[in-house]
Formats: sequence, structure tokens, C-alpha cells
Amino acid sequence: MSDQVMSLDTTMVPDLGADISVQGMTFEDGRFSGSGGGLSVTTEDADISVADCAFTKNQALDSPASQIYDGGGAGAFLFANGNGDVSVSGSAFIDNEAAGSGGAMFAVLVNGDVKIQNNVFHSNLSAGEVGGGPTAFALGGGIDFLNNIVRENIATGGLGVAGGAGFFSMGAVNVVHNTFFDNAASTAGGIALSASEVNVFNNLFAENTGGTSADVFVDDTSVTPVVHLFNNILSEFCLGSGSCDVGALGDNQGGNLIGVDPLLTDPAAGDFHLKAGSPAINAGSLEAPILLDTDFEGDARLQGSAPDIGADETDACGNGTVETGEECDDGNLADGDGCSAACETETPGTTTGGTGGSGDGETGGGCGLVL
Ligand SMILES: [Ca+2]
Ligand SMILES: [Ca+2]
Ligand SMILES: [Ca+2]
Ligand SMILES: [Ca+2]
Repeated sequence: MSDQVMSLDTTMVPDLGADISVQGMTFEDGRFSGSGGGLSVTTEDADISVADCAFTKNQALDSPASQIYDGGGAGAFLFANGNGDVSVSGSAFIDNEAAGSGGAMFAVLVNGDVKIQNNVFHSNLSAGEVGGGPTAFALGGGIDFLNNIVRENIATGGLGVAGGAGFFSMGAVNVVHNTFFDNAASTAGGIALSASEVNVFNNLFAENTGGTSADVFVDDTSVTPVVHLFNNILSEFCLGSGSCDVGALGDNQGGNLIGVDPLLTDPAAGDFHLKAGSPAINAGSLEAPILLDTDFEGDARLQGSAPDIGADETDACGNGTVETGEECDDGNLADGDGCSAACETETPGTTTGGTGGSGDGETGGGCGLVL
């Protein structure tokens, strides 16, 4: 039996402002009775940062001591028992299994804030209470969940609250520009949220299954949250009190596309790019509480008339439609045909290489001049 891969604990020494950064490491086949099969970090006031790491096939099991958070966070268990913040970015969590909450990762913070962005959570499992993929409890702070791919995670436990992600916060939870695909649980397939303020903007949900809600579940029984639900592609949104009517949110919802095919390139094979003609293109909101500059793969987020829905932003130049910031768009990224790879109009004869569009670049390929 292998052991926990790495354990860091600064609670016995004063943090004195020092922070903890784990970067560029691989955690594989860790197995631990307790919390954190791959990585366990426990601190009071240090900020915890995990960046560009891989967590694969780690397991967290229940311990004989039956402690709180037992069996939680098979990939990573991150615990800030004071004022520390937690950031997890650029990392991949694949095939991790937790007996408790958080098949991929579990963050618990007493006063700090959580930021989880630009990660992939794939085929993780929780047999416990909350999330198959990432789970976070921010007891005194907020949670930002941005630009993540959450696919094929499961929560199988009795409560089985969230197949994809489960977040509890006394503050605000911002869920922006994520793609949730084929996650499953007995309550919420995609995401379950309990917070005083819930902001769900510009997310793409496809093929998730849940006993109560396929995609989004918001607890309104233990707290009374303010919910904002804007510009998502989803099939189902439900409140804990039973309503699954998006319209009941009144002015706090809009721009959602219910039950449409998002036209993903090949999601079962992990390609979450938007196909040409996807209804997600330019259907996002600019009013999201947080808008990152880039999408999940580093492309500029603001392209075309509006951000796209989901983790991917399609390249506006080369899509055949003239949009803000483009002089022309001939549907390709080739120079020398009258419309350049930067979607700027080329004057015939002044281009380098090729034949300069044979002198009729303005008519070739529907290149429109915008004056
Ligand atoms: Ca766009
Ligand atoms: Ca992109
Ligand atoms: Ca264009
Ligand atoms: Ca061209």
C-alpha cells in the first residue's frame, strides 16, 4: 500500500506571513486513510497555492478515528484553519477517488477565500456527501470558480450532492465560464451551491444527470441566497425548496439557453472547443462579476461581440463574420487573399508572397469592407 504523497503542516509553527506554494508537481497513486490521498496541506494563516500540478489515481479512505473531513480530497486536501486563502490553477485532477467529499480536491477555509481556475477535473469519484470533482467549504469567505473543465465526475454517496462540483460559502460564490459535461449524482449532476450570494454566469452544461437537478442546484433551505443566473447553456436549474423554474428568479436571470445543443467539437474525447455555428458563440454576458482576460487555453476572452459561453472562446477572426475590431473576415486565417490573418483588409499588389489575391481580393470569399 502506498502512502500519502506529500503532507505539509504549518500549524505547529507560526505562519509569520509565509505562504505555501506547490507548483509543477505530479501526485500519483497516493493512498491515505484520512484526508488528502495525494497532497495534504494544513495551515492557519498561510495562503496555499497549487499551480500546474497533476493529481492522478489518488485515494482517500475513511480512517478508524472517523475524524471530520475523513476520506475527503483524494487528489488534494487543503485546509486553512485561520486567515489563509486557497488558489488552485492550471492543474489536472484525473481518476481520483474519495470515500468522503471531494473526489478531486477538498478545500476547507475558516476565514479565507478560494479561487479555482483553469483546471481540468476528469473522472473523479466521491462516495461521500458532496462533490465528485472539486469541493470547497469557505466558512467565512467567498469562492471563485472560473474557466474550468469538469467532466465525467460522480458522487455516489447517500446524499450524493454534486457529481461535478460542490461549494459552500458564507459569502459569495462566483461560477463563471466553466464547462460541465457528463457528471452525475443523486442530487445535482453539474454543481451544487450553498451560499449567501450565488452568481452563475456564462457556463456551459451538457449531458449531466442528477436526481434533483441535472445541472445546477442551489440550496435555499438552510440559507436564503440571492441568486443570479445569466447566460448559461443548461437543461435544468433547481432550488432545494423544489422549484425548477428559471423564470421564478425574475430579474435575477436572463440570457440562458435552455436545452439547446452547444455543438461541442468532441466532448467524449475531451475536445470542448465550440464548433462553428455553436449557440454558445457570443452568447455570454459582459456583466459577469469576474471576467478573466483569457479562456481555458489562453485565447483572448473578449472576441467578437461578446464572450462565448463555457470555458472556450472561439477565434473571432476567421469565422466568416465581420465583428468588432475586424475590417474583414473571409472565413480563413490565410494572408494574401485580400483579407489578412489578422482580419485586416489587404490591398491587392501590396501583400508579400502569393499573387495578392489576383486583384479581386475584395470579392473573394465574401470579404466585406467596413468603412
Ligand atoms: Ca466571442
Ligand atoms: Ca479558445
Ligand atoms: Ca470574425
Ligand atoms: Ca484571408
